[in-house]
Amino acid sequence: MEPHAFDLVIRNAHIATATDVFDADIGIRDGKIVALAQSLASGAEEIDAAGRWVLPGGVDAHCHLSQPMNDGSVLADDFFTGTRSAACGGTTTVIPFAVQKKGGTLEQAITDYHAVSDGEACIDYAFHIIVADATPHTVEFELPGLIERGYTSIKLYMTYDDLKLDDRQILDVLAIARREGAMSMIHAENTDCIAWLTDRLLAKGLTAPRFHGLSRPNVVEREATHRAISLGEFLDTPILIVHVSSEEATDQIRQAQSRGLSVYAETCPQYLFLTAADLDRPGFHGAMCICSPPPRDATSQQAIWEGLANGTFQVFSSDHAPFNYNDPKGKKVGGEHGNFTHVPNGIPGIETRLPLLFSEGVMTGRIDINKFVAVTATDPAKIYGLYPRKGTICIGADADIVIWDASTNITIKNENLHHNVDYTPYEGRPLHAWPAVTLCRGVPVYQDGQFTGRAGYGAFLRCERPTPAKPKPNFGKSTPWLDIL
Ligand code: DUC
Ligand code: ZN
Ligand code: ZN
Repeated sequence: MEPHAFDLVIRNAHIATATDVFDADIGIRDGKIVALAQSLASGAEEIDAAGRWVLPGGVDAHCHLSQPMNDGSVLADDFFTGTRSAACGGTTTVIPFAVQKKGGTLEQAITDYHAVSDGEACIDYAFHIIVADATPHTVEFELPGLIERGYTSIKLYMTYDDLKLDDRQILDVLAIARREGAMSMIHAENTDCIAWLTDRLLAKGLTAPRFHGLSRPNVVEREATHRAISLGEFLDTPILIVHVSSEEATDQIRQAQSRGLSVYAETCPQYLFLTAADLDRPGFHGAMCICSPPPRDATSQQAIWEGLANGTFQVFSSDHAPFNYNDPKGKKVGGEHGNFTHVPNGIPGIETRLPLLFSEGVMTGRIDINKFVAVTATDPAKIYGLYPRKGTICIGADADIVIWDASTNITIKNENLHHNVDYTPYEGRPLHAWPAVTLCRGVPVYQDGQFTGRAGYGAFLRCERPTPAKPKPNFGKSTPWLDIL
């Protein structure tokens, strides 16, 4: 018998990339896309995708899995349960964070994170680095070596006592990122404003979850976003503002981009689908929606939608930071009705990220299908140095592919999700799209409503440098201080 030309052929695919829409069969061999044509020869396996969108697998460039916490809480998802959940929602690559301990080295953070992820992931993964202790050894000695070894993105915090850097320390890191061509991701909230306001709220006995939102108003995010942009401009180096929540921060980013600065931005489902009112759910249930920055109002939601449509945001991530609700190591680590400062920050969303945006973004016409692919897969892959292996459908790319069922009517129910969390903040929300099949390197990891992957299938990915090692010409702007760095 003739051997098959391909391991797998997806027939009659209606394909969208970040730029194009076309119909083709997709030929897959050894986990890679090796042919795109109108009528391919046979595959050992075949899937008929007639009538369905076929898109690149999602790249979730911001999620927290098996990350050690400093407040006694424990993340509910590890690399197995978190990537299982991701796969069932159409994501084929995740980038969580290897976090440096204060007093510890980056090398130790990376070693520890490999130890908890080796043999566990169901889909492919890379690491960002969190620099929490910007000593000269960390910044000048460790960072360049790690960037060279494929850890090319660095997250910096402007708030959280156990993680934050001051402006001078941020500059130290940005200068190395600039020289080595790494990407700096910045959590932008003004820490002193938050602390000042929080003290006053607590002194007045205002401790319920909704006061978490009040303690971090839009101006706090706007100021820090402006400052982060200024620090990046000062050193003429790219930055990416993570989890942007408000109209004001979005405006800052758009203005910076229109001045030609290399400022990138990420937003997340919670800023499209939750508002401050969700922090005021009955009893202590508002704690389920505590994350930072907090969900805002309808005006900011609209601004975030517009920012996705008009290109202000390049990245749409989950910021999956899962804590169980009914758990003394989860949202209730500070007690049954602990004050809001004791509620761990973060909400689950690794599985619902893509279906929510497909259903409420693409199917309502708020964004087009190319934009959906760009912000959920292609642009994060480019920005973090994984493109074109990840993030698109082209010959030579990994066969990370999602066949979408966009004619379904379902309701989000936590009991149907595959994370290890006892709630979803989106319980009861109707959806009209969900993956029918998720392929990671040509292998189904989700099919016919079932998780079909396995722990250990996911491969660790070393990232390329996302930006040119040499800074771009700065269009005649006068920055003489850069010449003496
Ligand atoms: N905020 C963060 O900065 N990270 C995890 C979750 C959150 O709410
Ligand atoms: Zn953050
Ligand atoms: Zn985060």
